[in-house]
Amino acid sequence: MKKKKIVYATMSGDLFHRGHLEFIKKAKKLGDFLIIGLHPDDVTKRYKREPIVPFEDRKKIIESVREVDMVIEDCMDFRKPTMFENLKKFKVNIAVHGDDWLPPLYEKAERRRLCKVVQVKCYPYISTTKLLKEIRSAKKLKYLLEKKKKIVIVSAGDALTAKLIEEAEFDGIWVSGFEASARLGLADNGCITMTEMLNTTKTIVDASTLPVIVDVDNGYGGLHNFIRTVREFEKIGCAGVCVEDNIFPKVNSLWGGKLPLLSMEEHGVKIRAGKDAQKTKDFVIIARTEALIRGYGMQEAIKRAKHYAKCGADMVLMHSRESTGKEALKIPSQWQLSVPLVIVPTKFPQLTNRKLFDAGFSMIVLANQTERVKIQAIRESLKLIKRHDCIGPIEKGLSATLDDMRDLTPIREVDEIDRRYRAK
Ligand code: SPV
Ligand code: MG
Repeated sequence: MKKKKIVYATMSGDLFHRGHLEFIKKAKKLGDFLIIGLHPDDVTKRYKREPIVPFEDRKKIIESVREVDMVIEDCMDFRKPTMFENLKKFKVNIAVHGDDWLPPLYEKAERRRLCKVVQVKCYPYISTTKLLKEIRSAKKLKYLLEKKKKIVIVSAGDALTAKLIEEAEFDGIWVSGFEASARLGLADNGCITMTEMLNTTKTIVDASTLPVIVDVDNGYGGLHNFIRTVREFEKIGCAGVCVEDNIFPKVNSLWGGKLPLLSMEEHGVKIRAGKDAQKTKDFVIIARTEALIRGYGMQEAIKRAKHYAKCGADMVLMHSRESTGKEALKIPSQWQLSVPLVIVPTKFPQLTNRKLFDAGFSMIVLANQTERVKIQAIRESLKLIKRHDCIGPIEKGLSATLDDMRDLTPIREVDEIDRRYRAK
């Protein structure tokens, strides 16, 4: 009877993907019996990084691949069972590795004639490292801008809303000062503190993989307050902040207000200092001018925006509340710089996103609709409950079921933890 040719391949198999699969298929073709030497978590951590998927799960996934005959633990030469022990124990004929590089252990195995070493062509389109880079970059606005060019971000004030925005496939999240203030029972006049905004934002950043942009009003005071603001929001994983040239205390942009603006120079200093204060190159500072809102005119708005761009702003928002939208649409034609433009169409909702993008805006902020639809839904439901003296009529029409709400929480993770630690 012909002796079986044993093939051996090591891997961590983290975030199992097509590249792993193609490698396994090629490895199997080299012999009759394929053994995968899978690196346990501590070993993977020592030579690469902490795996995302734990050993037992990675093992189960790889065992389910048709071409794989056996999955065993392989601890390289860090501890037992070592790769060499496995090669000897299973009388391996061929150790196979990708052609991107050859680990010294494989070279040593060949030199010692433990087995033959064969390298197979790597599947070039994906790797765990590439995958992780993509996942980590997803939270970055700059990455998204480069990739998509035109993006729409939507306001969220809590984790649930953030998840719904992600589910609806919008590009990012706006944490609105107006909404956050209203939720605390405050007017949007600078009474909300940086810490309150930070606490709101933390839950949103944790709940979603989308980039989160925070409306930090005027940076909660002067230059030093803004520097602290940049550091704190960057630390919790926000993609960026939007800072406006309002003096402190501010007023909301959508109603009246004769408040003078901070001088262009002083706001420029804030932008420059904020950019110097950020730790990562990907954090974005959006400079916002209220010049159109305060009736300073288009020329002044453009002049200010250009100055902020010169001071390092990554994006510029010239806020407008003129209800025909004509003023807003004029902005891109007056803008000669490559710094991307942001717009908030609250007061001209008749303009489609397409129209705004075609005019030259790069990012659209839907700043308060999610909170307002909640207000309306709650108000109408409460009226119905009152009228019918029971919750029956609203339950009938509710597509948001109890299961739906529960599924928006990390209940699967909770169950998995209970299974893992409490099952025995
Ligand atoms: C916010 O959402 O808090 C904004 C946009 O800053 S606006 O309310 O239009 O000023
Ligand atoms: Mg605001």
